Amino acid sequence: MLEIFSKWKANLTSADVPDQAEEGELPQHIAIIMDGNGRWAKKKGLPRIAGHREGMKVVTKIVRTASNIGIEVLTLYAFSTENWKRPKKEVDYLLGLPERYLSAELPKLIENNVQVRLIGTTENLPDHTLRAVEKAIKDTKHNTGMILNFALNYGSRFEMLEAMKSVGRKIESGELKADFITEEHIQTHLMTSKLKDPDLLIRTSGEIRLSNFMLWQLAYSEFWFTDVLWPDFKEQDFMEAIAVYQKRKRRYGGV
Ligand code: V07
Repeated sequence: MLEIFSKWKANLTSADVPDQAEEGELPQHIAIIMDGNGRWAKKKGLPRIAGHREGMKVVTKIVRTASNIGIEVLTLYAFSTENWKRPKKEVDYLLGLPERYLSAELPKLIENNVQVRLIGTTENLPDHTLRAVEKAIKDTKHNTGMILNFALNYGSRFEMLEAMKSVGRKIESGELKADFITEEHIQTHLMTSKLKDPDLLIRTSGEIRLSNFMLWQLAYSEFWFTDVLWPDFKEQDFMEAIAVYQKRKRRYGGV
């Protein structure tokens, strides 16, 4: 971990500093699909919610690591629009996790200058969940450190559909002509409009798919998959993903 960090620092002062997260630089925005919590629990003969509880502890660790090494944006896929199909008991437990996490971690997030943000639709979320998250957003609004972006009740097709509706309304009102729609018009109507696209996507638990996560934003990102289940995911795994990203960038940089 130290090595990667020092390489990153060394890079910042080197003569040929690339514009963005290029050769050997840290990825500025990392997105993670935190998969395998249920499977972890099953393997141990525990209820699925035990896996989610353990998964939350890993969130705590990885958020601290990411912030410490200077990651600018960390987006975590916490709850998808498809997750509503799970048993009610599991859904209720999952939607209690933002409060649990924030009641333990919000003071530390503030201390570490982290900004909490949300992507996803607040519709259908229980009041208690929403209140906890909105308080965290409000209390960290003026922080200038890492952006910790939770994807909660998020689905990428829904996000794109809403963006298309907004652009459609501009056409209806005569403000925009269809032929003049650009990628920027779409992008500015996405929930991530103010964020740079992820440089690196991490997915745990051996599944090699996107599951309706940031389909537009991941168009040019590096992907790193691991068989490690999210509750077993360690700081070393996170640093390995970053090291692989840096190696790939160096390789492309040399061509
Ligand atoms: C959830 C723990 C991590 C593994 C994946 C599923 C279970 C942290 C949050 C959270 C969300 C918003 C927020 C603060 C914390 C969370 C859900 C599930 C629904 F503002 N972990 N975590 N939310 N899991």
